[in-house]
Amino acid sequence: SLTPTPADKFTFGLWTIGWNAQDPFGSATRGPLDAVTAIHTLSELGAYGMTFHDDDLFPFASTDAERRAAIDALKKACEETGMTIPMITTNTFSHPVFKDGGVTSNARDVRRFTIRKILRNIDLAAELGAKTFVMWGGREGAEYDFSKDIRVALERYREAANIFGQYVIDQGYDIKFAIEPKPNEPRGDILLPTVGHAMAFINTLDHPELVGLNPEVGHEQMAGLNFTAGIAQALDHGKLFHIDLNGQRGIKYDQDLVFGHGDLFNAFSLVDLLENGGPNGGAAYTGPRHFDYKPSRTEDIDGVWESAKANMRMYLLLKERAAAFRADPEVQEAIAATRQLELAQTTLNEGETVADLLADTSAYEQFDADAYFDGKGFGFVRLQQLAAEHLMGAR
Ligand code: GLT
Ligand code: MN
Ligand code: MN
Ligand code: MN
Repeated sequence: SLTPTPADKFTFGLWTIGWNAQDPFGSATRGPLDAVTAIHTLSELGAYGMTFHDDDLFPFASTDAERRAAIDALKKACEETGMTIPMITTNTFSHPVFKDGGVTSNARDVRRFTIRKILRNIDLAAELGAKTFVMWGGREGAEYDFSKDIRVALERYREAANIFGQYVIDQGYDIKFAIEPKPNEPRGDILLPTVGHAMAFINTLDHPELVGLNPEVGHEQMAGLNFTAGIAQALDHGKLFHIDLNGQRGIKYDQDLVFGHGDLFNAFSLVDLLENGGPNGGAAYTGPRHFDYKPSRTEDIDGVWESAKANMRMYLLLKERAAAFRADPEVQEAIAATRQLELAQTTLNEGETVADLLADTSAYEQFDADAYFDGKGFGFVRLQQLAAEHLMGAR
């Protein structure tokens, strides 16, 4: 069905639908949206949950009483609607104190303050039952190569991540961390710029099992990378803890378009992977389908909700198209023709040794490599055209 329901697990950041649309060249074009209204409207649209930064819910310098009132109002709205808060995250980028980063700022007092702000927000995650805690280090980086030794900055990043991991262990919290890579913006260069960099970093932590990824479509595409391929590698490593869905058109500023309004082909293969790429053709990822987009500055509040609906509808349309693609006998035949089922066979036989391979003259001495010149191709273009036709509703 193309009607979203909570079973689809669609979630939205409060900072997405709540964005006032200020950008570096112009002021806000829309007024504020409070969290309680957001919860109720998202629930009416069929969403499963909402996520937020601490500062989205209660402004940076809120008193304890103001903070508590905002949290309690949110909890009440969730109880009334059945909406969930499966993930929260910390704003360590907006306030001027974070101008050289939070956990990797050259200023030690800023790092200590940042760790305290994050620890306080981890307690809030536990209170709200959020099982995923996203860490987007948007300000962790530099504009200039001589600003800091990146190796030392990474040591401080690791120190902070280890503190947070030990904290959830000591508190007995059922929370995992998801690092969100981004190559640049707002810093000239950001630490842990891609999925691959972040996965290598996670393996250096004291408790790598507690830390995975929250990859964002547009962030990998800003680096010219193939998002679906990056997600496949994250799945291969067991590190797809959360996902930020949106749209991006090429290597430029972070556009945060509606999901599918950027590289539609890659969105199609992504949904196919998430929905059909698991064992026996089931889902490869079962967590929230989280939209992290920005309703364009040209839109009024109706346009905000139209764009929220568009994200969910695009996902469901792509899911429907992917199912039809998989069910088409001609597609199955075309897939077989590409020999990709052969890719699932190990390259050596079971029990075969390297010595056996060296002794196998059919593998080398008698192998006819030249048969691949002007010989049989792999038929990938035919399969891609079938995918295009399903995507376009032409089949
Ligand atoms: C910020 C950023 C996003 C991150 C959010 C989490 S905040 O809007 O652009 O990509 O996911 O901190
Ligand atoms: Mn983005
Ligand atoms: Mn994001
Ligand atoms: Mn964003």
